[in-house]
Amino acid sequence: MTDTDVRLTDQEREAHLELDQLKQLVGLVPYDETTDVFPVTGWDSIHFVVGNATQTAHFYQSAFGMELIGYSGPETGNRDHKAFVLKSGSIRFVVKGGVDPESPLHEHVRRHGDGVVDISLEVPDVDRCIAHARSIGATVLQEPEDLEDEHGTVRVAAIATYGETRHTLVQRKGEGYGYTGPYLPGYVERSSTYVKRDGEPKRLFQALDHIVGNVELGRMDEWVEFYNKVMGFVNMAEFIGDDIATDYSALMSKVVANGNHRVKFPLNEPAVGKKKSQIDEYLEFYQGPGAQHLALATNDILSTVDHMRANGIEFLQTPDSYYEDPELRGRIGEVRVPIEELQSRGILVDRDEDGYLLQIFTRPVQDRPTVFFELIERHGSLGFGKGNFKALFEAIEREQATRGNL
Ligand code: TYF
Ligand code: FE
Repeated sequence: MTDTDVRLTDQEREAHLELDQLKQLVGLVPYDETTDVFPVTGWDSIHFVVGNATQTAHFYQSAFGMELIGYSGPETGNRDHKAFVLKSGSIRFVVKGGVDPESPLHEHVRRHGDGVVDISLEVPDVDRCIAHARSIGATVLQEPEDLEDEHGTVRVAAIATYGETRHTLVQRKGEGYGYTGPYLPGYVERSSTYVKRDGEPKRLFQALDHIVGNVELGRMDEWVEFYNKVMGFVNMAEFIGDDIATDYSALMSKVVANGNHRVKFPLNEPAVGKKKSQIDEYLEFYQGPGAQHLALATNDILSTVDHMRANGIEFLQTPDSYYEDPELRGRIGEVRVPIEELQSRGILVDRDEDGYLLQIFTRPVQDRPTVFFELIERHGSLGFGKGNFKALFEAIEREQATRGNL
């Protein structure tokens, strides 16, 4: 197998990303697509249901530097809800909020608060994926169907995953398929009226690295098996077993990825420990399993953090003792900036046999202590910051305590 097996997706090419850059950003690996039972090209879009999409769309523009590219709502014939499509590099978010008082979206918000309802993936063959998923016994939520408008035709279907989360599968290529509109049929082009502050770069992150799912106690392995069997995902080396869990983390975690590792899903379950797990806090406030954090890949995490902070985003605090620890200094070695640059911003650093990574975590971005974001800058490391788990979980638990949930 050669590196020619790794190609840019259309979304990545349209975002002017280079293959070498993308490989570094999200840790792509070559793999043999011909034996894949459920080939996945990459992320298509992430759908959030929120209490007020009009305002949340502003937040992703003003605080996250994303660009508004599409819209669906009453003015376009969609009387149920408003949906705003936001873009940064190859990432698309769709933010939805109910307009019709009877919209089912309100029930989702009442139960879960703001959250991720759909981790939509681009696939080369929807029917093949659905046939395979069905043969394994997966729940098909939407049968394959063509969506069409003046910009072209796409084929979509959806399967259920943990909680009330789904994977919509979108086929944009192949015989009879192709789409040149802003997002999908039903959405019109719409551009930002929000104007960036002077000096803010065109985008603050380029790609999506991973999305973590929180599932109930004892069910992590079932979901790992779901991704293995139904979606042909492979297990990645990094995991938190009960050895680490009982000491400090109060969670167990395993990671699955599609063949080329573009799509990576760590899956957490609470561990029974001394204190109430951060995963239990999530499950209680989300009223069940759901997406916990989305990791955004940037090639300049220092600048991204500075701009997001200036835009009002709050990150978890890292104590000075983390940076002063001789064990960390020895293990990390040389990174691209002096460690003081990381310390002043609270950026975490980890190194493994393949290289290093820099990462930082936001506070929850809605009223409930549920969904948050991670920024990640990879330099060869294909991991998730295992060396930081202790410091990170201590920081999360400090915040949990301030909410009275520990
Ligand atoms: O995605 C990961 O595995 C890392 C670490 O509740 C992590 O970002 C794992 C669990 C968690 C918070 C962060
Ligand atoms: Fe992460």
